[in-house]
Amino acid sequence: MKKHIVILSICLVVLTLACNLVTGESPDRPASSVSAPPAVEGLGSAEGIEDTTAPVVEQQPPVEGLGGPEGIEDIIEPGIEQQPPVEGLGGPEGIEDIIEPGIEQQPPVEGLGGPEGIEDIIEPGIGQQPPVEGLGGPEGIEQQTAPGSGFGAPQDWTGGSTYGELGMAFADVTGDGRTDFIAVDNDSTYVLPSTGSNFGAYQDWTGGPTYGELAMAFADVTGDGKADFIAVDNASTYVLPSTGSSFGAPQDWTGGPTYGELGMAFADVTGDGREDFVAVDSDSTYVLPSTGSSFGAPQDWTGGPTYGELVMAFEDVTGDGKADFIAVDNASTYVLTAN
Ligand SMILES: [Ca+2]
Ligand SMILES: [Ca+2]
Ligand SMILES: [Ca+2]
Ligand SMILES: [Ca+2]
Repeated sequence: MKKHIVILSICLVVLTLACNLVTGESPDRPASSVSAPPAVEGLGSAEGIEDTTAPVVEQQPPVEGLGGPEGIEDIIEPGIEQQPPVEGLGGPEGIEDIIEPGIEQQPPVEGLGGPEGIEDIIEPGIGQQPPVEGLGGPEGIEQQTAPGSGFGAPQDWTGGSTYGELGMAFADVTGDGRTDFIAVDNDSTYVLPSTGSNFGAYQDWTGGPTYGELAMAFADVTGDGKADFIAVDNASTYVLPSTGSSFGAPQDWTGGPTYGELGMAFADVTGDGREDFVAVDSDSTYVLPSTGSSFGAPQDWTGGPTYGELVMAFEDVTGDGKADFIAVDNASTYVLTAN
């Protein structure tokens, strides 16, 4: 009985992925122009995901070893009960988790998110979260005493409860080589610059609420050594370049809605010192190379569906200055080196 349910889920996944293939020709793609790069064939947009109707399975050849419509079936069947899907990544449930919030819970909003769009999130949580005392349990802290060959005792770097209600990240936005603490809050985005021995007093870097409805990232897309604020919205992808002491005004870098249905990352896959936009979609993986002031036209870098069911990452594991595609699957871990 359980096997039937599993097979049914797999069929649904195959159907869903096939549908995504078909809806690759979404009518929502923005018009091409010099300043606005053409929409990605097959890249997700809100409408593109919803219009999943006509199933066509045969057009999508399976990728050896990696998750694709056929690949998933092969890998999942034996072990699905022992390995529950990882939130947000591959697998039947994982895919749904990504798609649903983007569509049903996040209606399209012009420009960047403002207070209206986020009211639901704001009300329950503000100021009600009690301060966190230290880290972990008392025993765990006392036992961390191996100097020189492990992590030292926990140090309080903020002197009290500090977090972003909408998101937190760590990146060197000041450009001094030390990774800073970034807290995205409902009212603004704050940076707590690392001094090397603690996080300094928080600084308001956006002067008002700023966030991406679909994703937020901090990566140096301009190539000046200072990580910039990237906000992926339903309408477009915006970059707020770091000046070293604040984030500048939002710049539209894609000229229309652009995101990956299965995952997004910002990493320098081209090796020119500017981090690029990588969008993992159900039909292929696309790279939008940074020009320093915008993301260029999407390029198909895998020629077919390729993703990791458990985790995906873009890091330079070969050491040649170009970030490689790392896909962690149930069967193994694969590296697709950037050429
Ligand atoms: Ca820094
Ligand atoms: Ca930068
Ligand atoms: Ca690059
Ligand atoms: Ca590499």
